[in-house]
Parts: sequence; structure tokens; C-alpha cells
Amino acid sequence: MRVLVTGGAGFIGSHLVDALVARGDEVVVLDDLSTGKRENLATVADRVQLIVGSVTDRDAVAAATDGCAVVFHQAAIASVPRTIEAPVETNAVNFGGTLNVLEAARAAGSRRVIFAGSAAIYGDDAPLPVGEDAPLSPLSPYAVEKLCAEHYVRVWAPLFGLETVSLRYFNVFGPRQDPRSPYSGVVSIFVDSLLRGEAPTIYGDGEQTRDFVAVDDVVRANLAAAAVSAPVGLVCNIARGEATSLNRLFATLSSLLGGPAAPRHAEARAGDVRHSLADVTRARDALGFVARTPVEVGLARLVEWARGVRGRAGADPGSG
Ligand code: UD2
Repeated sequence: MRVLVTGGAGFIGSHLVDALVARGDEVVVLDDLSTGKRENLATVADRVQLIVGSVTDRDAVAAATDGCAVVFHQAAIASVPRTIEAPVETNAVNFGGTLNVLEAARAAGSRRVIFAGSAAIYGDDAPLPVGEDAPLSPLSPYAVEKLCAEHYVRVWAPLFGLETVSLRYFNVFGPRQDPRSPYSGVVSIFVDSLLRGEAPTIYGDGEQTRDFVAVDDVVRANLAAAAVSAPVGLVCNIARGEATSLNRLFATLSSLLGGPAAPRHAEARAGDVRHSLADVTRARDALGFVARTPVEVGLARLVEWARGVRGRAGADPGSG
């Protein structure tokens, strides 16, 4: 089967590409390499067609979608603070880019679009664990963009007969998540700091919680979403259904990596939600998906990978 992965050179997208290639799919990747990297596709480069282009470029999206039965739309500027700084730019990618993908899929006669949504859309008001039918109250441009995009994805199903699945990712972590940007995910930032023997910074008191899910599980969720029979606008949380505080995350990573005994603290970040925890019942019932990798196991694998990168790069993971 010919499939498209937008953002396929990125953190989650490249792991998905690996899995699709391994099962024998013909994979097209559309990625503007703004945060994605060619090296993420190094082991599958000869079996993947990489189109360097943005989801904001309608011609590039149309060319990439041509002949693809399934589109995994992973491309996004995936950062709450970045969207606060530059909402017009990020809206064009996160919202406008999704609309371009839907239109291209319709024109190409694709059967299904799987959309990378976000738990950020729930905000702080919903009772925990949060189910998909909970009230939505986005707190950041990022959350608004992901929510608007998800609405488009949902209505494209009944309007145009496109099968769509929106996966509301909670906090995904794992190898290839870039640590060297203030916009990176907290797990990769903490691992990077501790490997360099520096104390990471916790914004706020560290008692905020997240539902961390390993990237290999997120890949399995995408494959399940592609396989499930005839979904019409299905929306599912993708998480473990388990809350971990940032203080706990720090403690686990410092026991794996050693380094400073205490983190630094700074003011809580604007637009942050306090607690995030998923009800994962629908993912289990509708997709047959249950996350398998315990957080500690995923963290241990990530640490092993990051040490390897650091070793190969001569003790500088940023250049590796
Ligand atoms: C949001 C979404 C998540 C995903 C992500 C994309 C929620 C609950 N989650 O993640 O689903 O879409 O955006 O980027 O909205 N932090 C520190 N120190 C650091 C970096 C972060 O303390 O150096 C804190 C940060 O203030 C927050 C937590 O760690 O409380 C997680 O931050 P993050 O940027 O990894 O992800 P988050 O939850 O904004």
C-alpha cells in the first residue's frame, strides 16, 4: 500500500515511517526539515520517497498525496511556547496545513487520514481522567490550532466520505526527540541536561502531572488507526492513562543518569495545563490499542539511546 507520512522526518513521524517500511508499505514522506532531520530516516532512506516541502505549500502536499491510500498527518509545529510567540506562523502550519492535507486527500481519492491531535485541547477544566467527550477549553494558540484542525478532520468524514481518525496524543517521548530547543518536550530536555551534568529547570513547583507515552506505543496506535474498519470521524486519546509529576520524572531520570541531586526551579510557564491524564477506554475499545511500554522502561531505553548518540558525537549530543 502507498502511504504518506507528513512530518515523516520528525520525531514521531520517522518512527512511524520505520514501522510502515518494515511492514512493506510504499512510503512517501513530506517534510520541510524545519525540525525534522534526514538522519532520522537514515536506515530507510533508500526505501522512502522524501519530498522536501511544507504542508503550507498546496502543490507540494498534492504531489505527495498522489496515489496514497492512507495519509498519516504528523507534520506540525509541536510546541506550546512557540505558538504563543508566533501564532500566525504556527497557525498556518498546524491549522492551514491540516486543511491542505484534507483537500489533497480528497482530490487524490485517499481512503483514510490519520491526524496527530493533541491533549492540549482539553485545557484545565475537564474532570480527570479526561475522556474524549469532555468539554474542551484550549489554553494556548497551540491547543486552539490543534482543536480547529481536528474539527476540520472530523467533518471531512461525513461530508466527503473520507475515513478519518484523530489521535489526541498526550506527552510523547522517546529517541529522536530533539532536546536542543526551548520548545522541546520536557523528557528530552531533562535527559540532555543530566547527560551534560547540568540541573534541568522545572517550571513551577514540579507537581504538575503529565500522561507520558512512549513513541513506540504511539506508532502502534497509528497502525491500529489505519487498520480499524470504517471509522467515521473517530477521535481517540493516545496515552497510558497514568499520571507522572515532573518531580517524579526528574527523580527517575536522575536515578538512571546520576548528575545533580536537585533541579532548578523557575516560574510556571504561561499556557501550561496543571494536570493531564487520559481516559484510555475508547482507544482500547475502538482501536484495540493499549500502551505497552511502562514509563520507566521507555525512559531507560531513551537514556540508552541518548548515551549512544552522545558517544558517537564525541560527548556532544546536539551535534549527533
Ligand atoms: C503539550 C501537550 C502535548 C503535546 C505537546 C507538544 C498538554 C497537556 N500536552 O505538551 O500533548 O501536544 O504540547 O509540544 O497540553 N517543563 C519544565 N521544564 C522544561 C520544559 C518543560 O518544567 O525544561 C514543563 C512544562 O512547563 C510543562 C511540562 O514540563 O508543565 C511538559 O511540558 P512539554 O513542553 O514537554 O509539554 P506540554 O505538556 O506543554
